Amino acid sequence: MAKLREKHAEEKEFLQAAEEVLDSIEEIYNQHPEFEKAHIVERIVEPDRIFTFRVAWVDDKGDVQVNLGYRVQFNSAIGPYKGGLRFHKAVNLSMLKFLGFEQIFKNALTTLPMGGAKGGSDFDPVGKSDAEIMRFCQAFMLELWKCIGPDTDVPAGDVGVGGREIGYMYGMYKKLAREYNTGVLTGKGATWGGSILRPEATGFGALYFVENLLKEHGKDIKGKKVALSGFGNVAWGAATKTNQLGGKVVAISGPDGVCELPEGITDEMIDYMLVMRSSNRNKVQDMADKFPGKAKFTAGKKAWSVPCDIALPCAFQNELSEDDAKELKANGCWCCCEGSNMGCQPGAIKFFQNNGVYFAPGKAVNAGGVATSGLEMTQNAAHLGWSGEEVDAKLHWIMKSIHEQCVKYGRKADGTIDYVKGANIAGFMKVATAMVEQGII
Ligand code: 2IT
Repeated sequence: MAKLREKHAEEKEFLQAAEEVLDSIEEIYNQHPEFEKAHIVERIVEPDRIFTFRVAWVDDKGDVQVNLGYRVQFNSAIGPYKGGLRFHKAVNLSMLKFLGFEQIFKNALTTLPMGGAKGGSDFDPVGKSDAEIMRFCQAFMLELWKCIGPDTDVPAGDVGVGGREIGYMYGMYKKLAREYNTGVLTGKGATWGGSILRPEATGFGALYFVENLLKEHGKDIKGKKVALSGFGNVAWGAATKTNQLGGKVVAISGPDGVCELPEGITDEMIDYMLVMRSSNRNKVQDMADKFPGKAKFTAGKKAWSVPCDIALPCAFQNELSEDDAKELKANGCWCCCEGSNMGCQPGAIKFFQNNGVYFAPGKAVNAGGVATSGLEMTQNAAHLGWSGEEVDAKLHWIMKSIHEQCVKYGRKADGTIDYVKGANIAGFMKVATAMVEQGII
């Protein structure tokens, strides 16, 4: 860590993600001389390669806009590079390196053969028209297409990139490559190679993980109050499945504040989350304006100020601080599972773990998204499509398996489970073993 801090001093998010993993694996690493001999730690923290490129495009006013584009191909020990694209104004190399690094271990947990990658741009979708989104996606793909391929590197969505953006990018890819390489992107539309359940998969998978965790501790979700942050793809899937399982969503949030939902979230509200997302306004207040009396908006507050049993961060990294963790616990919260990648700050995780709040990290909880991307790749490679029921059954099995791996490597002497350690070790063991077997490259 000292060497890494010196070399990449500015990359705060990446250093945070690396430190958590290295802390978790230290003990098991020292029991494997073959890892040390192959310098696995020094190698696994450096990406295989990074592409950075200029993305120039023309906005609706006719002005030229210039953004930065990236693809971090982090590790390909167990399969082709796989991971999402994030479009957000704060995107930089540190953010994408942290996400790519997390993706290595997450993908290893899914049981599917996928390496780790991440990409994106500092393009800000907020306030952009549909035509601007299309022109940006096309300009982005003009550079990215040479870096990717169905057996090389398969991007998908992340914050700011959903089905619409994947469609525009795929269209341009196809035009440039002159091949119908369906498997080059995942999260495609259901009529042209997309997995029927990919939009729901991250949120559904998160709730399946929560179900497994609660069952392990002799509890269930029926009647429990669930606070969600965000109103994007992950929060939408999580809200849908919470309702189906008999839980009650009491809050959603946005960058502008929180919407309290005293009677829970209705199907109409869940549908409206999609409208809010595609409007590119990025305001959760829109929910309160649309459903007055049922959704109560408070500016500047987070979802963590609303009393709940279960907290599900579903928005952005470091969105839940140690103070938020304390407020949650004081208000009765006893379980926190990350739908977002690295949603909790290190102090929040420590607080949860030291105060009897069940905590599970994003790389286990939200892995259903990329797992279903992996299933989409399988369907594309076989030139067929599976029904929603088939994909859902596979997703159930995968989330159960991820939970089992966390328990296997995370069980402590006192019988409790450290899900952070469990997830990190389980993912690391698979990747490190493959790296040793493939020699020094
Ligand atoms: O963080 C993630 O796992 C994703 N954004 C999904 C990646 C994917 O390839 O489906």
